[in-house]
Amino acid sequence: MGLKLEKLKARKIYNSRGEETIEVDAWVNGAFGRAAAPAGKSKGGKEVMYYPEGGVDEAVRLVNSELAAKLRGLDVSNHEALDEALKKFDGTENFRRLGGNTAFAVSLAVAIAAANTTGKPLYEHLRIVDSFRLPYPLGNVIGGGAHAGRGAPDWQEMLVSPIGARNVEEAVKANILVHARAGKLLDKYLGGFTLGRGDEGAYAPPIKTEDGIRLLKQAADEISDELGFKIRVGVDVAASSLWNPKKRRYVYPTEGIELDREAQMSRVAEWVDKYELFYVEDPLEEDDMEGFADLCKQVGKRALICGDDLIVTNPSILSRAAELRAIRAVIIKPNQVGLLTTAMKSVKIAHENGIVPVISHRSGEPPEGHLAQLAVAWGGKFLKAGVIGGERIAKANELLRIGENIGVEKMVELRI
Ligand code: 2PG
Ligand code: MG
Repeated sequence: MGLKLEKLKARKIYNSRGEETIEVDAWVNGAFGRAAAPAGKSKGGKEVMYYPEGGVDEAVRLVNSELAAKLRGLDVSNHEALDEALKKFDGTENFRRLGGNTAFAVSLAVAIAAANTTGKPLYEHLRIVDSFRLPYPLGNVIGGGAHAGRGAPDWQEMLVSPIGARNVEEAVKANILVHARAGKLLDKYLGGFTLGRGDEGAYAPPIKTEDGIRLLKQAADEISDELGFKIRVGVDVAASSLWNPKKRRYVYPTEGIELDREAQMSRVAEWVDKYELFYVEDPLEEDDMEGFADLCKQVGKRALICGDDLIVTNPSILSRAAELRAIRAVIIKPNQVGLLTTAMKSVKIAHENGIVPVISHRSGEPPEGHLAQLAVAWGGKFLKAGVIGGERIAKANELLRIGENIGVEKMVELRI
């Protein structure tokens, strides 16, 4: 019979950072779906435009007065048809007419409504995997960079993942316990700490990056011993935020140092060994794919070198990185490309090339859990969604609900 898109309605709401964002309601065969778009702060230069000129207000107007009428009656049984129609409506190569966030919110809201017509969960509706598995939660506990104020660590995120957990309940709990322990250790180390946090619920203490990594490793090791399974530490350097193209150096404002490319690479390699980092995202600026490949050669056996700003979820950039063996993992953020099916294409390329897909939140998030559904639908090995804060915990809670459906012990297989 087909699935008919009956109605779309957009409005302006606010994300976790208090920024304006778009939310879309969709009706398909009488069933309802709702989704809002996230937003990044440390954005990759090649991400699509989030909104048209005129911002969220103009995007809302476009949906309600033009797009809704254009798409009314469209058969959305195949999600590709909807995304093609969105692309055509936009007509530009970077979504500057409609906005990538507008397209993302429409794409996701319609997928949710379509899934709801049968009562199936979203992860079944958008599935690209044969059997469902649960990703390991990857969450930041201490951070700085673009997500915090002055004096916080220069590297953006110090993360943990309970890669030895036997089920999703243990896994979610472990990250929360490490977060609490890290707060205690920071308080002790600093002789008093407000427990102030940055945009993603990670502590934003006045310390150097290396001290943050050391303290987080201690917290992770302690909780790991108490729980009896491995919890490992990783980082998101978000190196493009440190890179000064004129000086051709990585500038560390908190440490007051500047590193050239070689020094930056040695620092990453040294800390991978010293702190047993299992995951390093964006260790170098986004135009240095060769540097990523060099680092992969050096430490890629021990650590997942991951591309975020480097790849921006773009299928062609990802294919090139796969050819060059520049990365071992890739961040998937659907709003970097605007459409679910484009993100899905990147996930497939990752799977085909043995690259680990990490389905990821943004620093500005709506307080909803859909991202966990996408991670399970696409076979994501990690769900990078923070640890603490309503909009972060919403994703962890959704993962627990999916675990209840498919079996809490059905974790993905990891080889690191
Ligand atoms: C990142 C993200 C999410 P932002 O760099 O990985 O943690 O940050 O959404 O600001 O790009
Ligand atoms: Mg990143």
